[in-house]
Amino acid sequence: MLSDKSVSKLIKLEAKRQAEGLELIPSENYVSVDVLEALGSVFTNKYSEGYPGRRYYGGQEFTDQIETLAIERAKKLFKCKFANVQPLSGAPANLALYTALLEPGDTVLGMDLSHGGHLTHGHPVTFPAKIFRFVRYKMKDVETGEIDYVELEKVAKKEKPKIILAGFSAYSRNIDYKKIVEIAKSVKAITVMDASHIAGLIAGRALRNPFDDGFDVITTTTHKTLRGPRGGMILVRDSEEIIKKVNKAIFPGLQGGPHMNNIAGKAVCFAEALTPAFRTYAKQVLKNAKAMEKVFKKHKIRMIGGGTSNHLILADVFGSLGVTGKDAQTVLDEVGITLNMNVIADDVRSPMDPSGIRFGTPALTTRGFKEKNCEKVAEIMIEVLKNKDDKKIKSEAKRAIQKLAKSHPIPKRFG
Ligand code: DSN
Repeated sequence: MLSDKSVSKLIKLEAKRQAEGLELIPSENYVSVDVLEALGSVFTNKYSEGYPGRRYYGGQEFTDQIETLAIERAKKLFKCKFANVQPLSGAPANLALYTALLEPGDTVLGMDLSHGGHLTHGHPVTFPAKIFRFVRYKMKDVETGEIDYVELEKVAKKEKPKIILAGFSAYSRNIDYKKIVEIAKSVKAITVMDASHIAGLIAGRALRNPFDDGFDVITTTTHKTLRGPRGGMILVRDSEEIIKKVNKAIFPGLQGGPHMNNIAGKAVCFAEALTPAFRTYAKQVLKNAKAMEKVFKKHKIRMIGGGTSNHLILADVFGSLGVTGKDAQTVLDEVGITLNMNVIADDVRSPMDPSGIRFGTPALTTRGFKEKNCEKVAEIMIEVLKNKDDKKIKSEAKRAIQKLAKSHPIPKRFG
């Protein structure tokens, strides 16, 4: 119990909100009490600039061991030669990667934001876009979600990028890693997958590992499908040259002392992700997303990419139901379903009130939801969206959501 009553009260309220509502933001999840304990441990007191065995301050016997443990587990999980577990989160990991591999003015070829890419993949409002050149590829067909590999190759041949970047925050289909590697080889580019969204699904062997198809680097957060503490990580398949550059770029290039309590939390999360129970969870995330897709299809609600092959769905609620993304987010929040409004491919509406909503199944799956429960949630969502001003329907929906939440408490440990 915290002695700071104001903070304690807010923590309790947030815990209640999380317990009583359903979390469908595809990038959110719940950590185990073991991860929480590591995060709240005395490792938070320690400065440890440098890397295991090469630090600038004394007293590093246990920080060295905890960081080494996290690194070894990460390497085993993702089947690669190298892991840097110090990035504070996904954006710093991507920035570090750019500074490691590029000179100012160099070109990166990445996925367009409105076609599912991410802000940190060089959107003009970000800092990396002031330093490096970002060029784009898109989906060929928004209705199937297939990436336009012909165009990707054409742009790669014309622009000669140093990095070809795969990965996304709002894309629901699989990527042809082999094809991208083939194109990258023809223009001597380095292949990087920002796997932040699907790292847990790769670790859980539910989706392909880009390293198996020849990708050079993976950047990722550790708190989404991977179900660990908030943080980032850079993994390198085997290139010694890239490994050296990445280490230098993180420290001393961009960051100071790593957050050792966070690294302890990552070590715990990686051990959890190495268990058979985690593989079962990863596969169930996909089955649950498919179950929700089925309901959205039945109600003829347009999904970008035509559905999902991973953990998330991007639905065009404005086009299908005449409800804006912002209104959909608000009304679903009222009944206890948390998700986020999202632009859809080439959206004509603004990001602050776009056409779409983005939702996914990782957090529900952690709570033990199976296909039937997810179908029910999808039915409730659609009923509410179709009747967003009907108080009776909304209060019935709220009761049903609370019941589902109560019968699926957030687990303290998994497996
Ligand atoms: N905020 C994360 C997401 O929701 O996808 C990415 O930065």
